[in-house]
Amino acid sequence: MVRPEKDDLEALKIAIVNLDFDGVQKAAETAMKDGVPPVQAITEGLAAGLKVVGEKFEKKEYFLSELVVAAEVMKSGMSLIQPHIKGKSGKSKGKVLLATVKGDYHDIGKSLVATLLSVSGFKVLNLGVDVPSETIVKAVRESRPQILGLSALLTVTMPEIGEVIKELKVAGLRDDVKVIVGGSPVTKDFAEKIGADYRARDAIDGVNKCIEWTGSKGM
Ligand code: B1M
Repeated sequence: MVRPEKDDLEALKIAIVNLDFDGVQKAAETAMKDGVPPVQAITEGLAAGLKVVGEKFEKKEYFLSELVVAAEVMKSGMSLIQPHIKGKSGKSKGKVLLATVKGDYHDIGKSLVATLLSVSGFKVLNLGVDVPSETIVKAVRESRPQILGLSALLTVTMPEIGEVIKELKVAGLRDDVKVIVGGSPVTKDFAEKIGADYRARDAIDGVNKCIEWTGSKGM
């Protein structure tokens, strides 16, 4: 017998692949009613659908316009699911500054990281997408976060992460902040080579590392 949870995840995935705004709303509402854990609904439902969209784009079955619409359908689904992610109250665990590096407009994964950090008790400053290294270094100097999280989804923008780290060193700020990096093309080897402190496999791994660094309990 197929578990409803599996059906719910499949419905979310299919709605993204079919670029179906109504479908994703219905699937998100049903999944939440059925008690699917919201993070699982996002990562194993919606994001799994985006992965298929990416594969179709590579095979030239989908084009840029479909990528754009798929991202909007994803955001519409996320907006219904994210309020169900339960937060933890209490003292702030610290400050995390997030940015997608220069030249890169991908922000869905980083937004998920931002949400999970917020509900885990961190103060999150999100600089957005396509952020030049000078802006990031300036923000580190002015906001003094304990952790800097950098995201890159393109092979061509990955080296920008290294640029940010170099400029943090030049500014004398590198030792004041832990640097965590993420995004599908960013490997552990690459992160080590450019001198990052950690490469997150996914959003939950990233948040758990931030929690470990600040000495609080995991997700
Ligand atoms: Co783009 N795109 N895209 N795209 N896009 C990819 C990344 C691609 C893999 C698609 C493909 O060819 N299969 C490919 C990159 C190839 C490469 O370089 N390796 C690609 C390309 C080529 C492009 C363009 C160049 C296309 C073009 O113009 N011809 C263009 C570039 C624009 C630019 O940035 N300069 C482009 C544009 C776009 C849109 C704008 C249309 C849209 C993004 C909209 C948006 O984000 N607001 C888009 C989308 C949607 C995708 C795919 C389909 C989905 C990305 C996504 O959001 N995934 C993507 C295919 C794929 O990834 N398989 C693709 C869901 C998200 C939850 O996952 O972002 O990986 P992800 O985040 C994960 C982890 O990586 C991690 O946690 C998240 C959750 O687990 N993580 C972190 C990410 N950041 C983290 C930071 C952390 C910790 C963890 O700490 C700080």
